[in-house]
Amino acid sequence: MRLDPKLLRRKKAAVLGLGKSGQAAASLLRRKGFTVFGSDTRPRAALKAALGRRAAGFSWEAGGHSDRLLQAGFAVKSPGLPASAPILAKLRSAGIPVFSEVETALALGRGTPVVAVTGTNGKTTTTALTAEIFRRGLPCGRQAHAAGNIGHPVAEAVLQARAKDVLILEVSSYQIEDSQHFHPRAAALLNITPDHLDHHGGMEHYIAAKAKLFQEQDGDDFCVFNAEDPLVLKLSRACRCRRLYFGHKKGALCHAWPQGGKIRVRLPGGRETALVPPRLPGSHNLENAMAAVLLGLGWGLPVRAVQAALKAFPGVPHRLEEAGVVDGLRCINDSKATNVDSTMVALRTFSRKKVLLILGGLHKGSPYTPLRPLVESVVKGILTIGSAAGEVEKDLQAAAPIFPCRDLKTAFATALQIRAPGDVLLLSPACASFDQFRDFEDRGDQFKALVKSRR
Ligand code: UMA
Repeated sequence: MRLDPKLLRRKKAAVLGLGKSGQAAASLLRRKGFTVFGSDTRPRAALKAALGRRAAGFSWEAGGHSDRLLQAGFAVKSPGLPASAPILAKLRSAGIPVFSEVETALALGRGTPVVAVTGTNGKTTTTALTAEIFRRGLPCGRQAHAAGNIGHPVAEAVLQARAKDVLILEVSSYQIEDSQHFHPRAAALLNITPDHLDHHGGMEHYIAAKAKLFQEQDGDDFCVFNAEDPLVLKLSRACRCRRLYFGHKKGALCHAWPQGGKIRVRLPGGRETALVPPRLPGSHNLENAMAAVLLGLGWGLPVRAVQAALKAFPGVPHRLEEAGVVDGLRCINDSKATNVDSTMVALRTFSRKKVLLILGGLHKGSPYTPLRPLVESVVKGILTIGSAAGEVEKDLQAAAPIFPCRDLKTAFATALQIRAPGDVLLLSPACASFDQFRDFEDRGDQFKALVKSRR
């Protein structure tokens, strides 16, 4: 069920956190006639600079969340605010409902149907590819809008999306956890491995957040699952709507599987089809493509449009992105790898011990030891950066020579000094970026700028 807009009838809204989603939510609420009071922990000057022209559009406070928020009729929470934030408990005990930015935006939108993609890794690529498939496959005059965790707040997307369009949303565990009324017509759960354990307070809560993806789905909806991820498979059994599965082995369960260099698809009651996958490295990208294909064909889009989208899809920035070659050193920007599992996925695309790996950033609570076997087989040097450097060095001691570098610039200069012919410099940090960068995009852009400055 979509959040009933009547729940938002009390016209005074509090917005917690004024980053991308908070600012977009505040603007949307203002446009819809609400009185908005925003609140953020950032110091006043920094927040004012970040708000820019929006600063004049609504009242706000900086440096913390005060009791002024308790005057609101309801509150909208930014995804990054931890569930343990004291203000949330205060609001709830005062009987003030707290909604996510995603569900608030959808409630205030035009009822555009939603396709949602989540998982620990691969969300952005799958969302972007799914959007490409829908753009090509929807009948003329209907549009697909990619939004959500991909970097474009849902509160902005609903202003453009019409009822006949489709919203293709990348949703993070944070965004789903905060939503009580999230009801996608189609969804995909790609994989679940430990991530954001500090935010969610453990694996159990993280899994529970992911399961909320399909909690509101029913008969007319469908959900796509990875048949070979044990946690996903187990969760899928609780799903009440139509289930579609993908996997590398055909098996009785799978509706999409790779065979002979193609993705083969067979939907219940349908004919078997073969599609050429996009030209992206790694078996994980094949999984992302299978999920996107099932979302498109499960929706009823034409096979020809799906194939055209797969062929044209270039991949997404900051995900195993070729950044250029400097003095024979091939540089790859995988800044989107903000957890250990994502870095493992990147390392699996290499087969020779030629990788100089930049690791580190803000520690997220999981150990780096699972990287050890892959590091031992393909990494010839680890360049550590950021506040997690100590943890990384401890967990990967002797797996490969370690070069403590502190920051990206030093890591890049060090790589150029120690490189040998045929080496690859891979920025795949397995950590969040917020200790030294605005976000992972800023980290990737700075890496690309370093590469460009030497080409
Ligand atoms: N803040 C508070 N109080 C707190 C904590 C934070 O006021 O207790 C403030 C911060 O000072 C800051 C703001 O909240 O001003 C940040 O809010 P946020 O962390 O929710 O981030 P946004 O800028 O709103 O961006 C969010 C997503 N970020 C997170 O979920 C952490 C973006 O995903 C998303 O693109 C954007 O909304 C638009 O939907 C980024 C991300 O890193 C890519 N996501 C994580 C991931 O993919 O691993 C989940």
